[in-house]
Amino acid sequence: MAGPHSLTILHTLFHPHAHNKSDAVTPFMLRLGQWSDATGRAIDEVTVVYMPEGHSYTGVEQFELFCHGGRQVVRMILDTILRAGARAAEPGEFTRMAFLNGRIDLARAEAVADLIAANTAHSYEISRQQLLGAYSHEIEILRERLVTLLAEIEASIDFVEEDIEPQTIQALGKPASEILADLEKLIATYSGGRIINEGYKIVLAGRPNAGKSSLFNLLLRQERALVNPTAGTTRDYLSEWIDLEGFAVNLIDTAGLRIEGDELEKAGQSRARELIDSADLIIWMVDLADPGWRSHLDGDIDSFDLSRLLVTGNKLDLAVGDPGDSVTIAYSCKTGRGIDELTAAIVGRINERMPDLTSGVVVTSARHQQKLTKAAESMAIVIEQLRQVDQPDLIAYNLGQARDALDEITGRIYTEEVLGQIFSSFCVGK
Ligand SMILES: Nc1nc2c(ncn2[C@@H]2O[C@H](COP(=O)(O)OP(=O)(O)OP(=O)(O)O)[C@@H](O)[C@H]2O)c(=O)[nH]1
Ligand SMILES: [Mg+2]
Repeated sequence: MAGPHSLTILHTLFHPHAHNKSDAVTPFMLRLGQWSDATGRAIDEVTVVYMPEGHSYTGVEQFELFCHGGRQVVRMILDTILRAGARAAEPGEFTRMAFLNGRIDLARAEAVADLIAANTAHSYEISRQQLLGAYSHEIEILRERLVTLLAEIEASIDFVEEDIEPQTIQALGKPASEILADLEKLIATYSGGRIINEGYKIVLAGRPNAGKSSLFNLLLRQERALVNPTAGTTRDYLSEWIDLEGFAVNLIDTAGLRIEGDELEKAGQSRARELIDSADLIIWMVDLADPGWRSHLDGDIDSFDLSRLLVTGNKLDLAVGDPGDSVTIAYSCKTGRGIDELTAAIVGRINERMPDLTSGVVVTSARHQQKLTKAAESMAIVIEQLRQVDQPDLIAYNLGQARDALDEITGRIYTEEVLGQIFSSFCVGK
């Protein structure tokens, strides 16, 4: 519970098991006692801890209460608090208060949600660093450099009567370019940051019966998909998450792609095509037991984006001769041979997209990516205008735009709408 009447409510409903009631609410001291309703009837034995204004998560007066976990107990205790005049918190409202009271900036508030949602080693580590402030610090440093530049431009506007040398303005091109370069570096981290935050999507594709569902089950370590010698077993697609060396990977098993097939199979295939378009990596699977695989491989994969394609061969145990260079990795879902190499190749592909993860300065949010791009666009205009010298007031305007974009990341500038979007994704009680 947070807010100016927390202590009053605590005094009314909590009765510590101590002779000296005056220290019932010693800040940060966990106290055992009884929680009662307004008539004094005890509901549960609980512990509470009180945090005074200026020393709590939210920044305002706050207490936390730990009761027994049954639904009815919780409901009754909540009810006593609501009757005492409190109202239920909205999702993310505690963190929103922490932001509005200046305890944390907006980027760090967003990191709280990411930390809670993190379910792999990398997503945890990045959100941890963001929560500790490494990322916000980087944005603030960029902002300071922008503001310094802006001050120099504004000075040149003030003294324009006194004939400022064009060289003085042109000299500002260098720090401006450096800021743009650093913005672009940060923007580039999003290709990896998005994967860390949203996961890496792998679509298993290939002709019917190649063994896609077999590989799906193998990577999942679970018999999830039906596997059958009949071609056309998988109709709809199946989607599951796995943790691959700390990365969240969304693995999708699709219907085999071929020309023949009934209506239902065709519908599954058009879905598979859509999924392929949105994949980070397409694992094309060749059936090495099919004597004709070499002859149709080129035709099968010619519509795919090569940068997102990994051509692999399954059923190595049945392969006649060496598959050679046509497939990057050959393996057998039956014997397990080559599977480690396959996962290593996948992790290699993911790592290609990753920036340096140790610094914690990685853009993981689409919102931040948009703001940084906006800042970079303004800086590109600034650099062009610095070259032409003649309009210092326009240069100042665009520098201001770039600064404002950064301020929207840290929340120096915000709208109710943006806060609503950010905090509504939190759970209640955070
Ligand atoms: N010998 C051998 N058989 C395999 C291997 N991998 C899969 N199979 C068999 O190949 C058949 C087809 O496997 P599935 O995993 O259903 O193939 P699929 O690509 O999902 O097939 P569709 O869903 O019909 O497109 C099954 O009988 C599997 O047991 C392998 O590495 N070696
Ligand atoms: Mg299948």
